[in-house]
Amino acid sequence: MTVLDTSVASKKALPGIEPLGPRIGADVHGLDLASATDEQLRALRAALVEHKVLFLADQRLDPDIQVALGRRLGELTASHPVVPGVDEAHPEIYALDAADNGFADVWHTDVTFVRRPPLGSILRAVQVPAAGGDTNWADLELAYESLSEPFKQLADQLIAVHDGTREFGYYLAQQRGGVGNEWDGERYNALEPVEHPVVRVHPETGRRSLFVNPGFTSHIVGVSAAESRHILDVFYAHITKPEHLVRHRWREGDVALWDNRSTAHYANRDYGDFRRIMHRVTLRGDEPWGPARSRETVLDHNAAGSAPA
Ligand SMILES: O=C(O)CCC(=O)C(=O)O
Ligand SMILES: [Fe+2]
Repeated sequence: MTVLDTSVASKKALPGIEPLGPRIGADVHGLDLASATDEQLRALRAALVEHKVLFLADQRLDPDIQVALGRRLGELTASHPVVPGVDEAHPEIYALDAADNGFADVWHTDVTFVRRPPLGSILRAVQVPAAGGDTNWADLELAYESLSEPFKQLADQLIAVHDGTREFGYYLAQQRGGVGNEWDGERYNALEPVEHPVVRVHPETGRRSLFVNPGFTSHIVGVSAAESRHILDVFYAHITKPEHLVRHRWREGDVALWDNRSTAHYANRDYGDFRRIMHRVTLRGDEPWGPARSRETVLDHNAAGSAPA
């Protein structure tokens, strides 16, 4: 699916990787994203899977360069299933603008309410406050691995429904008159709930992650409403333990890249009336599969280009 073959990625191409913790987050030094070589981007792509979120300071991205960078790292989706791009020339850029109610102060993994959520996102700080507006990422692999054995076994068996209507239903109906975007080959004039396994197996590493988030997961299938609520509360409290997080304090020109298959994130809304602006592009992903579902079945399904429900 990706344009770059990361199997030949060499760590030597990217010497300046400084982990920010034992499992999640790394600063990448000495790489200019606007002029990176293929070899450097291959190494960056491999580091993304390993560290899950990467931070690069002092970058010179503008909307055109951000889109071009995204295309070199994978296949870009449109901005969002129902939110238009930042302008007509950049339908791929999703803008989070505080002046336009663009906040992300709910833990979420991007766009999990579709059949094939994005593989990853590339976010650029366009305008940020001197203090405040930090973003936090949670390591969903570490969250799974640090569950007790009985809870791992429970999670392994569960399927969850993901539903974008709470966050975007009103917007789609009121602002867009019920006409959404063409996104990953489908038109989104309605947000139909989809099911994903609660434990996702990473397609590149085979590692398991706890793939639920309060932004879009509505409930667990096949249990009572009370059981679903309590199970999800246990998982959310566990996912957001400080040991599972990395927090970034933004400066303009910073870029963050995250693996959307193994992380969730939350942007602090603590900067009053300051107009904070962030620009994101997302890389096309594949259909999540869990421990109970064979990889081949899902890959066949993806290859057949099945429509989101
Ligand atoms: O504003 C931020 O820092 C993060 C926004 C967000 O959730 C995203 O770009 O996906
Ligand atoms: Fe997000």
